[in-house]
Amino acid sequence: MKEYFQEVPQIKYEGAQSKNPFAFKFYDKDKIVLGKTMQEHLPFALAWWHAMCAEGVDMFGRGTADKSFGQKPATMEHARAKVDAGFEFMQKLGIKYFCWHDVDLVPEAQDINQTNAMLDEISDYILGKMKDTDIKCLWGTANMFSNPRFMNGAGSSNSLDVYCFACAQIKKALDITVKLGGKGYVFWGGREGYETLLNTDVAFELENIATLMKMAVDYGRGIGFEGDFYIEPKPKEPMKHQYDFDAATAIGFLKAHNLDKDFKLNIEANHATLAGHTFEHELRISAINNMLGSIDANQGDLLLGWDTDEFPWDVYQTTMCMLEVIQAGGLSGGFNFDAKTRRPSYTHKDMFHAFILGMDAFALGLLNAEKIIKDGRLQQFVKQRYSSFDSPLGQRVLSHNATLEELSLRACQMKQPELPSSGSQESLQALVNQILFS
Ligand code: XUL
Ligand code: CO
Repeated sequence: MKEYFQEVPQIKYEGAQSKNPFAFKFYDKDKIVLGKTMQEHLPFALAWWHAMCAEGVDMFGRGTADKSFGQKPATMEHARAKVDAGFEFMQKLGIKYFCWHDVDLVPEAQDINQTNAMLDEISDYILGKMKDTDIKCLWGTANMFSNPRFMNGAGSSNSLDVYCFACAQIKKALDITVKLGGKGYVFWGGREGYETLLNTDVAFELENIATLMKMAVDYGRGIGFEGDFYIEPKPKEPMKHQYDFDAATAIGFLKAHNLDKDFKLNIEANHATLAGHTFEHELRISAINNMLGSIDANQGDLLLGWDTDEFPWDVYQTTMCMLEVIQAGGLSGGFNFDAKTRRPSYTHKDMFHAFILGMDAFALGLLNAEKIIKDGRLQQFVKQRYSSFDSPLGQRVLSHNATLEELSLRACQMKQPELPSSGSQESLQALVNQILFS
């Protein structure tokens, strides 16, 4: 078997003092943290589209990275070489999961029947690789945003013919997800949105999207898919208004259409910040609705303001993320690196450095979250902050047994309330720094 990344050895944990750029400094897969190994806490996944396909094309220039893996692009030889290279890459890093769109795996043919036949062939090939390794499929999805037919969306398209193509792609992607034993199936509504109300019937489009999702659930359950369906919220880009703007919007949509039993959310850090939220906000909103399913692990750049899909580097952000994930009891999905190297980082070695960066950043986040939880002062502060509700009257509010009249009477008797206790944000930020850096 050809070795694609000859210049890179197996990546091992060497500890914080190591000077080896091809070693983990913090991700120690067997280390026990809060009763589980790091590897159990952090089921990392490779995103096929970035790692195996994307060459660094942007609006102003062609690709800088070579992802041909010695084959002519858009051929089945190339598709198979990507599988070989991808599995070698994951094995060298100890990555146990991968995620894909249909068109990441094979080139799209003019005739969908040919594309489907190629998908059958490549999934057989992938299955063979999976049997020889302990690598699994985290989730699959259909790309319903790149092909020009999806210019007006997929479920939200004005064209019934295009809607049928969306159904066909979802059906096939679900077949392949089940064949590969995927844990989840993702809907990212890439072009499910609109530019102007002058040409758009919003109610019509939302109803059609829900119908498409219901048909997907019915079909998926019918062929034995027991995993979670996910919505991956994103507020904009490519569309100006996207229907799955953020976690709260997606949850409201799922509940309104009785889809909330089959769906959870796949929260992407960069999508959260595009929506004007923090990553942890989106995780918390999902978790308190029992819908935190999976994570697309990346980070954005607040100075740029688009979906830069950078590898996670900000350890405060991974710390806050891991606090949320641990408090939610973990993920049913995983941490998919929906992230790409910067355009000038174009070598195959850079791909390894990027994953080492991301995996170490999440390992640090996990270790920090453990420290914060074990310290306990932060949770204690939050509990104390609401302690006025411990009183008998507060308990009546919490158990929904109070009335507006009695609470109003109490206010009138007091004449003026005392000011609430201080939020102490600066003190808590200093506390977090003390816990992390002492
Ligand atoms: C786009 C994005 C997608 C989804 C899968 O912003 O995040 O790659 O993760 O379609
Ligand atoms: Co994503």
